[in-house]
Amino acid sequence: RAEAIIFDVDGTLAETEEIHRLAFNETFTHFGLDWYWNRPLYRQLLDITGGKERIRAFVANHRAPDGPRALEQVAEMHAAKTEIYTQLVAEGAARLRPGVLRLITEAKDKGVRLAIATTTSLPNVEALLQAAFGMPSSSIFEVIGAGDIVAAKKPAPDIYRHVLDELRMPTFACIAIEDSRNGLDSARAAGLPTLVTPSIYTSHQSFPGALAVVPDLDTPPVSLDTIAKWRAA
Ligand code: XBP
Ligand code: MG
Repeated sequence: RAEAIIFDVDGTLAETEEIHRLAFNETFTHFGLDWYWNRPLYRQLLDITGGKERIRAFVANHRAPDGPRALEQVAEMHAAKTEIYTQLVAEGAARLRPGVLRLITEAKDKGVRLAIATTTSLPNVEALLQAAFGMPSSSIFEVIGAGDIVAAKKPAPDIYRHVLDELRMPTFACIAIEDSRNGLDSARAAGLPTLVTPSIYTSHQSFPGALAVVPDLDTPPVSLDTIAKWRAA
């Protein structure tokens, strides 16, 4: 049986990417940039994790108008984007995906430790968990690894390694839950068995090496026993 579950956030706990996309687009307008990230474009841009990294990659690869000026303001733009995103989430824009609360409740009841490994900025995680659970993130998740705490974001294994270090747990006692290929590759490179619940922006991806791939944590209902069976198979 797993002794700790490490959750990704965006796409895994909640379908947040449309809120991120909206926040990016509002930010671009605010900064006087004639940019608009529509859904097909955003799907491509998600290959690069991290908001600042995504803006830089967009300028580098898409001949963005005003690119050089924007590059000088990436930090300010990203701070503004975080403000907009956290506000939307505080207003209730995101809901937990099916089965997430049930599995977290079961884990808590049975003394399974909970942690987070995400590329998203910490304020975004805190806003989501506060809105979804009505309590501070630290009362649910023992360790939260987020954003720039590591130099190399997913698919690099750094964030999972960081969380494993903080938990002081060996990989074989833990599992990761992810929604994306970048997340899967990151967790696997850190040595973690990884369950994948694809999200709206990652449903077209393939997930080689996943412990299992299910539409969501309620289809079928995923419990600690289900996970133990997959691991024993
Ligand atoms: C999620 C992301 C994040 C968000 C933006 O990846 O790629 O970059 O889109 O967050 P994962 P920030 O679910 O694999 O962690 O703007 O705060 O960076
Ligand atoms: Mg994700």
